[in-house]
Amino acid sequence: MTKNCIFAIVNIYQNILSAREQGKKLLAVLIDPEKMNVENIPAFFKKVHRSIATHILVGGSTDKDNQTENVVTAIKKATNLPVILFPGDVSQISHKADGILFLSLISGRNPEYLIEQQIKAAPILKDSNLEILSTGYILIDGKKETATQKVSNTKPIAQENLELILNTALAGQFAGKKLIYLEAGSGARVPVEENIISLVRKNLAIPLIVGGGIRSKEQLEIAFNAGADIVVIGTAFENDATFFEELKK
Ligand code: 1GP
Repeated sequence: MTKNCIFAIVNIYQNILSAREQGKKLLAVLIDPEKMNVENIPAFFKKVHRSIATHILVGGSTDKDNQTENVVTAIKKATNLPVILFPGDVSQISHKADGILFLSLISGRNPEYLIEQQIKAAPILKDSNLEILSTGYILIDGKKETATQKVSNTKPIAQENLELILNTALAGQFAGKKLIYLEAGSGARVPVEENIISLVRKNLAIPLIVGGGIRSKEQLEIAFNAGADIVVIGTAFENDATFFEELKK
């Protein structure tokens, strides 16, 4: 019997929807298995737990040493926060996580990341208990060539091209995505602009994730106030874990 057809427990998405209804903003900490040493995870999570972080994302454009499984296992031991895979490809699926952003790179025109990787993932997900969160992933120019751009061999949309960004997000919603992710790319020099976030938020019925290049409390608040339901931060925590202190509960 296939687990995900019958027994999928819907709760990560329901919690995101409830938070949105209550005006509660969510912060996801992104952990890249290529950059996180498993031994450092318990100490890292002591800091995470003192902060306003609500979700953990695990993934990267690549995972050359196949560390995803080990990293997810260690994270699950260290926290009760929901752990969601944010995979660069089908090799980065761990059954030990709670959910998965089932991404389709809808800003790009590379069939490999629009549907091919998803077809490869389907038989693995069919037999898992992972909550599948269908996500329209939109790469926006963060003024730096990012790993996502290189690996996916797609071009980001210029920040000035508001119409294309909005129409891409709407197309994702109409195609049945549960979430839209506006991504400036890990380590972006410029995060997704406030006016883009507010335009997309105003026109979209589904929750909005924003990430890439957010390095300060001020930038986080700008993204939240503009309408991001979930903000994802990775690099800033990797570079300086004292940033968690600035984001105390
Ligand atoms: C990248 O949106 C995430 O996929 C987070 O980006 O690493 O720049 O915080 P940063």
